[in-house]
Formats: sequence, C-alpha cells, structure tokens
Amino acid sequence: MALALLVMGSNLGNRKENLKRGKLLVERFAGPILRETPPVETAPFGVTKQPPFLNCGLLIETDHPPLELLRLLKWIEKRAGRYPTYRWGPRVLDVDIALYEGVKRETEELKLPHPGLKERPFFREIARELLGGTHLLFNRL
Ligand code: PH2
Ligand code: MG
Ligand code: MG
Repeated sequence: MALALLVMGSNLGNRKENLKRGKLLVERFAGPILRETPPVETAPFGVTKQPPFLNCGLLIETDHPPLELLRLLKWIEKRAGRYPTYRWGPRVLDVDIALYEGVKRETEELKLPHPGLKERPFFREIARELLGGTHLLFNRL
C-alpha cells in the first residue's frame, strides 16, 4: 500500500462533470481518496491558446505499483471520454501522477516526481494544499 498524489485536469466539455467522473473512477479502480482539493480554474500552461483548465488534486492510497497505476489512469481517462489531440493540447480528462510515495523514476513512460511540480504553479499549489504535514513522506525524493 502506497500514497500517491494525483493531479487531474479538464478543459473540454463539461469540465466539472469530467473531474467528478474521473474522481469516481479513481476511487473505484485505483484506491481510496484520502484528501482532495476543490476544482480551481487555471490558465493553460505550455500551449496557451486553448480553453482554461479546471484542475484538482487527489491524495490516494493504492495497491498498484507506479507503472500499473499509470496505465490504469490512462484507461480511466479514456473511459471518461478522452480522445487524442496533441501534446499539451486540450483534453476531456487528464490524470497525472505527481508523486508516488518513495519512488523516483526517469523513464520515457513515467517521470516521478512529475516535472510539473517544478514547472507549473498549479501543481505546486495542489501539492502544498494536500500534503501539508505529510510532506515528510515525500521529501527524501
Ligand atoms: N495540462 C497540460 C497542459 N497545460 N495547463 C493547465 N492550466 N492545467 C493542466 O492540467 C494542463 C495545462 C497537459 O497535461
Ligand atoms: Mg498533464
Ligand atoms: Mg497526462
């Protein structure tokens, strides 16, 4: 059993409903949600000419090892209606692993901690909001 910090985002269709759907699927297939942030509207990062995002964060407990969790989240995105666009482009639902307890990894498929934690203000804010005291669990990465 490990803790993982997930960041979800949506900027296509009914963004609020998409995040809700994502949350239900995460809860059902990835593991229980211990803490969550309310959705917050954020300016698009990277490709700036696209609709604004709704982002939120989930702290979950999971039995799935990192790569398995990643693949499960991709499946959840599809199940919530995501269809392919382009890199950093608009999407119905994105569920990223920001942190996975005790894991540091730099592969093509999976980078942990997620580079967004350095680059994107909303990642940092979500991490701060959800980790608070439990930050210790991650600070040796
Ligand atoms: N996700 C992206 C690209 N840009 N910008 C915001 N504000 N929120 C996101 O979730 C986001 C983004 C690709 O994953
Ligand atoms: Mg993303
Ligand atoms: Mg993603």
